[in-house]
Amino acid sequence: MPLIIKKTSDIKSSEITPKSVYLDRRRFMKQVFASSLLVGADAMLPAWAKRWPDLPQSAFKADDKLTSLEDITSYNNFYELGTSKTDPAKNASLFNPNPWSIAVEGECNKPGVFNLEDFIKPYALQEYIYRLRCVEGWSMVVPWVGFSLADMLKKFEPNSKAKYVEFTTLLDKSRLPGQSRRVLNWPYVEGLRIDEAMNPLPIMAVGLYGDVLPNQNGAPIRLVVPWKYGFKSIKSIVKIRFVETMPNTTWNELAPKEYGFYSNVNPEVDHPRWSQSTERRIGEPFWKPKIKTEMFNGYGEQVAQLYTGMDLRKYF
Ligand SMILES: Nc1nc2c(c(=O)[nH]1)N[C@H]1C(S)=C(S)[C@@H](COP(=O)(O)O)O[C@H]1N2
Ligand SMILES: [Mo]
Repeated sequence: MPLIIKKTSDIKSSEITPKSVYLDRRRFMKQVFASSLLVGADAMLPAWAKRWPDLPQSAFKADDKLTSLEDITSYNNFYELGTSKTDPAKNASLFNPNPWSIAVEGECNKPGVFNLEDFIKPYALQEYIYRLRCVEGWSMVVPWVGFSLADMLKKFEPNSKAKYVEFTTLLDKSRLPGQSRRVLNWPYVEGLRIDEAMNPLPIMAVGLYGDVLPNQNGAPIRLVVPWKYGFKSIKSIVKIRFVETMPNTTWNELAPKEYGFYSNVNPEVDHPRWSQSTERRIGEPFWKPKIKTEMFNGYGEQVAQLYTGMDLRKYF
């Protein structure tokens, strides 16, 4: 398996995005916000928002070419803002991610309800360049801003009954108007086994390209699990619950033969209706050959041991 992950120390300085490129992106980001708003760009930024131009890089990064900010923010899957790939960007202004609070519940010693600012305050933000592979066969490379999910979960002191973690998206059709159509069983719910959640790779993302998360990408806070199909990376989270039994998750409940609980990226296990062996990188010209999809999306070195002895055809 080709190694796509590098330690920070191996990154050549030529690979680090020059500041001028960042500034251009920041200008574009302003447009993303401005165009998605009736009010001025800065007025819509949440009070806690900081711009993060010079974040440290996480220990692991995909060294693929980054997908452009334009593509990352205009080709989305977020059914709460519409079911076509262009709907979430079009409808982004309908979703106001302010104010925001997060409840942490279930099998832990320190549950609580927090406003977003207090919730993220304890963690040092880093940039995490991860590949995102959608179950539909497209992929992107995103420079997320976020912090380790494991570090966050440990703060709440999960007890010995906490075998899984369940995440829930905001349920409010006045803010997420796609929820007025019953295309999914709202609210969107996802889950991880506790040892998957405690692996160093998953993050809680609060931004991308050095700026706050655009609404269409799951503002103001989402999960990113880079070795699993994109639908595990649940957006706009309001509840995190430690549970003893495997949670019922939205796509698994809707079509259990098509979307398993694990949903690890696996080119050898096809979706019942299509192959998973290749992927189309968003933003690449249509005539370029498709990319070969890698086992665990290329993160096997970090996560394969989580599944030792498991039949990944059965636990897909
Ligand atoms: N709440 C919620 N989270 C979600 C989705 C969704 O429809 N609702 N779509 C998922 C899917 S299928 C993918 S591929 C990714 C897409 O993330 P992106 O739009 O930031 O690329 O978000 C995931 N998280
Ligand atoms: Mo997806």
